[in-house]
Amino acid sequence: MRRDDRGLTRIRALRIGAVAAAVGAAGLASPAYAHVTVTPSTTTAGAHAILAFSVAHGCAKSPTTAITIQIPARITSVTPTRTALWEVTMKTEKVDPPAVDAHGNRIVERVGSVTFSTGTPLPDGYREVFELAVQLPEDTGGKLVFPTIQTCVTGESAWTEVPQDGQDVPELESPAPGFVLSAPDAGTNHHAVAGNARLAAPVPASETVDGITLAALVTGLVGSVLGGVALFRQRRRT
Ligand SMILES: [Cu+2]
Repeated sequence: MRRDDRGLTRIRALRIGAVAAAVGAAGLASPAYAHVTVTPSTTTAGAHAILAFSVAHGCAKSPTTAITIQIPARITSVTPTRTALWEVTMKTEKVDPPAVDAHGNRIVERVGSVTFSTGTPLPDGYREVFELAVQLPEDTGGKLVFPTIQTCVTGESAWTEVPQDGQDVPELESPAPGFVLSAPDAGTNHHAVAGNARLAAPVPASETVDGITLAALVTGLVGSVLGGVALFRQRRRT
């Protein structure tokens, strides 16, 4: 970022420090949430994930008009969530040589970047969240980085710094959003991590709450379907 943002750096550092202290006191991890950050629904390699990119301030107080998220080459499947206030455009690029996905499909083209732009700029002091549904790469332990350009009414911020080995993200002035892929749970594959296949798979202890919720949901659905049938029958009889 910060061609135009340097004056705020110290104030922001103090503010982040205060927030980090408060969050730390609450016993939670403290993301540098004042920046443009990404929160993945899962970091499991090969999983289908929803990536939530959040923008928490303008460029030196100037309202945000667009953000462009660069998609790492190892991600070949991207579906952005549509939003009411932002227009979504995707830039595709050739995959050469073609890749083969987990289902054996040949991939010759992929989304290289996604841009959300708006005619009603996001004022400084408000936050916005942009979602992308992706399939994460299969390799575990790898770092996924999404260099992002935030464009404002005046100026822009480039969230493109990538930590080098031995460097921590908080040391960076304007880090690119990113996260590290984790290993799948034993006995599951990417189909079992999200979606219907999970219902048939044994529920690992770590997912018990989800499992119960899903089971309740399914029971509820079956119940309402049966209820509906009963109602329908009754109506036909009367
Ligand atoms: Cu920030």
